[in-house]
Amino acid sequence: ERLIKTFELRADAAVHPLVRSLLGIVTSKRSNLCVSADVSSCTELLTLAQQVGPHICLLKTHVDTLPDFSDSVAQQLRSVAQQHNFLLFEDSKFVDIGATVARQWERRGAWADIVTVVPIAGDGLLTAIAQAALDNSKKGVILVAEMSSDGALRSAEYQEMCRAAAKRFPHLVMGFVSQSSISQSPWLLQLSPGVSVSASGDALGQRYVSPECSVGERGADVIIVGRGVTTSSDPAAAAANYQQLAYSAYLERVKR
Ligand code: 5IU
Repeated sequence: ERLIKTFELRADAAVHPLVRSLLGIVTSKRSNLCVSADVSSCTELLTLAQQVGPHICLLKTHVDTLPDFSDSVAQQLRSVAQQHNFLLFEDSKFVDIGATVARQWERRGAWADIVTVVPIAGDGLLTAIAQAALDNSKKGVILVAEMSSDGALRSAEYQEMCRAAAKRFPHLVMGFVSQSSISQSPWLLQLSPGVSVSASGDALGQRYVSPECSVGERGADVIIVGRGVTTSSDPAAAAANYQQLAYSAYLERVKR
């Protein structure tokens, strides 16, 4: 059901206001592309955000890899996001007891719109984020359900845990990072990394499929692309290309 519904219809069915906002951005910009800004400094991060801004619905970061990340950088990034109308997605992969995640969230989650969580620790960490976020309508969580890399855990029991957590926290959880369809619920999103138009993997176990395969066959709503864009000599053009391929694949998917 999720796969054949248009983003417009799914936005209407959305439980989380941020799913509605994100799908609004996706349809108005005709972009279901998330660029993963895996760069080495905040200057590079801000430059990349400006370059790819017009072509993305989400910018994904790992602020713990940026030695110079600060509140001021977060503020500048926020203004670029406002200017180009995209959301900020910190790939925090929180996994700990609630009390610890509450501290981690303050330090490297609170600045972003959306964070990732690995829900193997029970409900404590989701409760902690829901409490810390204060206004839950403005903060979202994406559950890491299935990874793109070689040898990643693919357990039915774990995927069921992810679905159940999404059900218990409908006002916090926006969807999943996965390589296949975890849920048929139209109000939950599937974000999929491991996408490249040219490479099939890297030397450290990453595995890639094409945008067409990710969206058309594996059920991604939003594709996440890192090096396919960041290592290009023209990141804006590379992002425009992924944007076009992923959005066409979505249009094809809802047509059939
Ligand atoms: N990422 C994955 N696979 C996953 C998850 C996250 O690649 O299953 I969860 C992250 C890692 C990196 C980005 O930040 O997505 C992909 O970058 P490349 O397109 O450069 O491989």
